Amino acid sequence: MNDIQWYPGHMTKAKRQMQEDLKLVDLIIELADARIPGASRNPDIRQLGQGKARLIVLNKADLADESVNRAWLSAFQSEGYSVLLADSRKRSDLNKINALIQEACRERIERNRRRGFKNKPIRAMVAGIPNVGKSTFINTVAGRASTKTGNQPGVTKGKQWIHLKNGLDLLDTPGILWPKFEDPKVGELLAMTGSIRQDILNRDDLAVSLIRLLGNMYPGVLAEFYQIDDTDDPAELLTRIAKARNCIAKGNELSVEKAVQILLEEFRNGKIGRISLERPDAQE
Ligand SMILES: Nc1nc2c(ncn2[C@@H]2O[C@H](COP(=O)(O)OP(=O)(O)OP(=O)(O)O)[C@@H](O)[C@H]2O)c(=O)[nH]1
Ligand SMILES: [Mg+2]
Repeated sequence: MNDIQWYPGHMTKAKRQMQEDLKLVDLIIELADARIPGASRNPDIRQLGQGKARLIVLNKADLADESVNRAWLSAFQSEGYSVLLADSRKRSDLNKINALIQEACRERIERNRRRGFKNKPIRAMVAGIPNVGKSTFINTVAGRASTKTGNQPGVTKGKQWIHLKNGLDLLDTPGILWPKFEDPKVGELLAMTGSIRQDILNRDDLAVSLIRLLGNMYPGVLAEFYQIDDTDDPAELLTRIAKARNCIAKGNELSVEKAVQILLEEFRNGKIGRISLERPDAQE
């Protein structure tokens, strides 16, 4: 896992494209994964977006721990950001978005008004790591399926403008990961939550890391969910999950590999519970 350095060609291109497109927008709507708000924020976006109005959406908030969500919300607010916690699939979670956009762009809107541009649209780029929900967010705000979505990284391949009736133009962008994860933990967190494609990872290692992390942050949660006896030994825990879920491979043998797959998938999809893998007080 220490060598995850995933920066395919289309992402280099996407970053260059983003630099260009940023010249066209008033606002960056940055989507982060509420389960890992630290690891899912791309430092490129921070740097590239300097001087632009910024709004942070902590997306997939429905999969994250509610009390930790609230802690992140105030942490970002105290840094001066406009922030929204959301399940972007739900219209009601995005009711406040227009007000927040106006708030984040207040200076721009006032400048436009002073110059006599009354109805100039606000242009916003929706940016964030792969699979975080950018296209879903846009579709919900637009009230129609204007962009393609899907539960794997790399669905959006190129940029696309979506023009809304209320004078808001949204730019959908492909997910971007940074060239090198300085902290290998960041790569793991992105893999656990589904922003890095599975096929480039060692799943067994990932499952063991997840078990260790959950053991620290949510002791007992896996034993309870899978209805097994708890243990500190990740390999043994996987064996117990395999037994509990009747994971059998050819030759009637117990398949830990299947248990690994089940665990990773059930975690990713929130089946195990609302779990946050990063807390603001643990950040530097
Ligand atoms: N539970 C939950 N799922 C979400 C949320 N937002 C999006 N999703 C799901 O996450 C998956 C990815 O959504 P997309 O909108 O395609 O993500 P994207 O950021 O556009 O992804 P790329 O274009 O690949 O970079 C889809 O299966 C969505 O249904 C959310 O707030 N909560
Ligand atoms: Mg997309």
